[in-house]
Amino acid sequence: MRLVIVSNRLPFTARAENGQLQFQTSAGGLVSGLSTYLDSLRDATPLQQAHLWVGWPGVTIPPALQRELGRRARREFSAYPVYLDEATMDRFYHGFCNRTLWPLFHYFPALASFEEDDWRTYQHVNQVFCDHLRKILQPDDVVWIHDYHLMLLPRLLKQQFPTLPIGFFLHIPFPSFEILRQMPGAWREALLTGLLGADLVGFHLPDYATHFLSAAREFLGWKERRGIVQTPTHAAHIGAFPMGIDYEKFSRAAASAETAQAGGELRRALQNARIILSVDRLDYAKGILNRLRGLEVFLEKNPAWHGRVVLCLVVVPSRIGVPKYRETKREIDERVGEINGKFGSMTWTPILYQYNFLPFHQLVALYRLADLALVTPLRDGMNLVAKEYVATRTDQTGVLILSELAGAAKELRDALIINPNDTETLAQTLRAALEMPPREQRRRMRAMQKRLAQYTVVHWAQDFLRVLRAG
Ligand code: GDG
Repeated sequence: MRLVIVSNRLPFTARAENGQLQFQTSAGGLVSGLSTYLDSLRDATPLQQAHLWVGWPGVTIPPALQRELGRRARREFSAYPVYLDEATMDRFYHGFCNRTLWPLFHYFPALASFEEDDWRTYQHVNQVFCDHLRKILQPDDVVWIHDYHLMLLPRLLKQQFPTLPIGFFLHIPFPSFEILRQMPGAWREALLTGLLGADLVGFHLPDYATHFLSAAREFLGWKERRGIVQTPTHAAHIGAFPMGIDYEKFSRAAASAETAQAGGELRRALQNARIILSVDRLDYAKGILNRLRGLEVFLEKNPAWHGRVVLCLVVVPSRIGVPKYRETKREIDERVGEINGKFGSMTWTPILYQYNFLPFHQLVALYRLADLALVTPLRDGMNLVAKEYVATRTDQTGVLILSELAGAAKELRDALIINPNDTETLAQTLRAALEMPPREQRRRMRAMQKRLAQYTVVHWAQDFLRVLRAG
């Protein structure tokens, strides 16, 4: 059985430079998680290893290079590129995906726009993916579709291939049906029936699965029995599969020479200050501004900590084509400047800020150096950064402060769980974390590490595919 993975982005981004193709690994939790799973099949039989990854190669490729890209994608990455022109991709990705679905599904309905043209483009792109898949799917394939960009695809495919096992996994939250009610009725019905075209629909948390089932009941009148929705054509199974990380990779990298070198340079630059770490893609849902407010109140109330603590703030550029993301970036820049101006001196800067992607070993070096990680999303499907931080703490020191609105909070109960809108508590928790005795740090870290080492991203993928194949 060949596994066919379908996602908006391929595991690489292709670039045309002086008529030559260049490949760069794509970043993000989805790609690194699935790549780890595919790597784990190295020791399996060639038949079990067979796979193909279908998606968009990251940029618009000139027609003259498309044939070569197709050949190299197939040979070097087992990938099949779906080409889309820039205007379509803009309306699809910056439009319906990130101006409609993302804000609604993360409980920011006031930021959601409902443009008919965006919706039409979303339908069109899902159809384009279906048309490509029609050409390449074989009778023994298992199809696994990922994320909110392709929610119509399961049904489109089911209509063409009624017997093919089709799985879908949503990486973001599924909201309460009252949130979906904001969306035009025909759109939400199409999205729900689209998803229910799959034989298995997976979410990070049981809560998201429950929301999905109540939406199916409310808007389609389709009822569930023991996690199964009987659609007019087939039984759709609904389940929770919390995504893990490649625990080994992060704990091994924590002890590597490259990390030690990157860490040594950082440590010298930061001198003896205690380090608070914040790493996210640029996104209003990640609660970066709330985090900065919490730090500001902490510094106001704890002058004894001035000069002794530094926030390393890494913001990774993302979706800058969407106006709200540009606005969030401007606000972060301003707040960082204000806080540094208000509390800093000639010898101490409270926030060290980088708006850039970090190479892997620098990221791990920061995880290793950080006395605490501050992860405060206003809503997050899971949040892998929180899990990665825990995995790199091989000496079991360090404290994780985690928002109750991140999916990861359901698993990482030994983190210091906060509400990102409760600034006072956030400031108090920062102080409590900086003063936490090493014994308590170790007790909490041990418990969290145990969970993460047991349920890795490979288990997550295996579980999902086992349930899908069992039908
Ligand atoms: C979506 C959902 C869900 C980040 N900065 C750098 C860097 N990263 C890597 C991290 C991590 C990944 O990107 C981010 O994953 P998250 O889960 O934290 O967040 P999203 O990108 O929003 O992911 C989320 C996830 O899908 C999986 O289902 O958990 O809720 O929103 O792996 O390490 N990597 C490097 N440098 C950086 O600067 N090398």
